Amino acid sequence: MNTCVTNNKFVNEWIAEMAELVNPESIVLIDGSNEQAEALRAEACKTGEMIKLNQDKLPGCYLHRTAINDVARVENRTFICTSKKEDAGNINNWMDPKECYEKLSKLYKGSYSGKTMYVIPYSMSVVGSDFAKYGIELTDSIYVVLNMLIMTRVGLNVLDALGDSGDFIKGLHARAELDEEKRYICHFPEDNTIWSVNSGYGGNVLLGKKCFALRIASYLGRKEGWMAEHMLILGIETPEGEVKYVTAAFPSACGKTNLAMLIPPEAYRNKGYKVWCVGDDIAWLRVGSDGRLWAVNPENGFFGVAPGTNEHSNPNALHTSMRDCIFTNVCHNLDDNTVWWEGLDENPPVNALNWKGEVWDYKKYDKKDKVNTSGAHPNSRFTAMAANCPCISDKFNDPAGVPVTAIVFGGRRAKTAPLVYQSTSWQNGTFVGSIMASETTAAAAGAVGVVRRDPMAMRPFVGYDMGDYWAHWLNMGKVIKNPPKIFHVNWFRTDDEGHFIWPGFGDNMRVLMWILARCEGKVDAVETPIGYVPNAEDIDIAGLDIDIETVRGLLSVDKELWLEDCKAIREFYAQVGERVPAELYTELEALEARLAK
Ligand code: GTP
Ligand code: SPV
Ligand code: MN
Repeated sequence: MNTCVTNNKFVNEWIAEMAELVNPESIVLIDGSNEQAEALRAEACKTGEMIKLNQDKLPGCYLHRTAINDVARVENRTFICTSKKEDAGNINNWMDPKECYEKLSKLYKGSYSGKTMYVIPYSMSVVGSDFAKYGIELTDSIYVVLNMLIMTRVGLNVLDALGDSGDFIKGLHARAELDEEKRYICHFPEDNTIWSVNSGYGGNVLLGKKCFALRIASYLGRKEGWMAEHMLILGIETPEGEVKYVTAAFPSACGKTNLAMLIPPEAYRNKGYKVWCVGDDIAWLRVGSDGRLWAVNPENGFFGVAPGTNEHSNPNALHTSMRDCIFTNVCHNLDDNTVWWEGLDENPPVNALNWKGEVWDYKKYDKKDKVNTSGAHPNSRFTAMAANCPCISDKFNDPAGVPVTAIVFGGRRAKTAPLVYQSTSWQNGTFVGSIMASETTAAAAGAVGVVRRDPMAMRPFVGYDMGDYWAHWLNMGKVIKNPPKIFHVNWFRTDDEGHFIWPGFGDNMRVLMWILARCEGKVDAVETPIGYVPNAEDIDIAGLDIDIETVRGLLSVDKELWLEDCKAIREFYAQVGERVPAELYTELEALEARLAK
């Protein structure tokens, strides 16, 4: 078999080695052309891997179902394989690289027999830009190829930009038997290598995304002096036409896509405010020559949560997903060959298949057992092109990225965290990020709704020791002359019946307005033990169904709850271990002292 599919010796040698291992019947280079993609779509429809949807209603759209045991990221089977265990840290799973290569080689062996090996050359960020990093993913899945074509910049120009260099991330993916007991998502940061086996699901197999653009990139960022973060990037345009950029880190399925594409409340629209989306999941951040922090979105599309997306919550995401889109694990409406998910509208299809492909009876839906009774899986997703997003920023393809005014952290907390507060410095802001906690969601396998610490929304994605990662944050603060201000938000406080108190979605703009006003020094705040909290009057609730007392409640800081939280933070810091920077312990002690006063 001809394994010389490129002009690059390093690429060809690696492909030959991998082909020897997995034993494909043929090798196909993905060139980024529409003709090739169209042929692959046709083939996937023929084998049942994808279903072509109603092309009048959903032009260019397809449906895919993953295996029933393969519907989310698998954190307990995700490994960082550094030669020294301590470099992966206590929060990551670690395996010795040699042992891991050997173990996985057995699983890969002959796994492509009778199949095609697709070679996907892709770029994270604009090809040829200063931020760009290149990768090649080998896969046996057309679904992966078609997703990567949307999510990254794929094509022969990537190979041209790579030239004869060996500096690319080597990704090997095989579905193998889709056996969850043999599923491994392994990262070898010292070798620029990612190995993923026995999965066909999103974050486990689209190797440019979490594996490369977060785990490997965070490792590279520390070495090279930049940051890779689980952050959306949005621009807020004022009536004067000035655009301010904000990044925000929320854990998986906690509202990044929604905030990134928000439509401002009517009163703001009438005044001339607009919101532009630069990215919804990942930000690469660097210090610019002007001393500010600059952000790019290394991705080219959105792999967004479907459930809850509708005409009111996120019309921009809905419209983005209405063409050239791959739906994964949603409900299939057989009457008109379209798709549906919980929270799309109040009319579940009567003649439909659920995410498993079984005949589905919407009347049997039980909120307590969503996975088995819903039409769409709670972690069902749409893969859609950024270029199709009505509010995509004109800076989306700008190689320089955008300057960041504010960084926002946030999580799902029923109590404790107020609607919004501001940290008092970069160091204190790093502390605020490090103590983030959130209820777990369906985005990862395991229990849902359990509060766990998720620092900077990066717990599953830091490619090295968490303590070193925090030290890197502190160090970055020292080299950014004009650093963004750091905030924390919580859209998810609930009342005694468990209902969300804050309306959320587009109305989150009201909180962003306070954040920008703080950055410009235009509004006062109340100093509390945890940081600066708004005066309730300064959160604009005109036109909302809530009163100022409710806002006061949302902004309240319960010292007892926070002291409880401090205990959990101490435990977590102890678990992270020796490399927790002393500055963060200083911050924690100061917080405890202020709370105890
Ligand atoms: P990943 O792609 O997993 O990283 O997630 P994400 O952070 O982009 O989450 P996304 O915006 O897709 O939101 C996940 C879920 O949270 C969806 O079901 C949303 O409807 C819901 N959600 C988002 N924003 C809000 C909000 O402001 N309030 C409430 N109550 N729910 C929200
Ligand atoms: C997340 O889980 O944070 C996602 C989806 O964005 S996945 O690509 O599956 O990781
Ligand atoms: Mn994510």
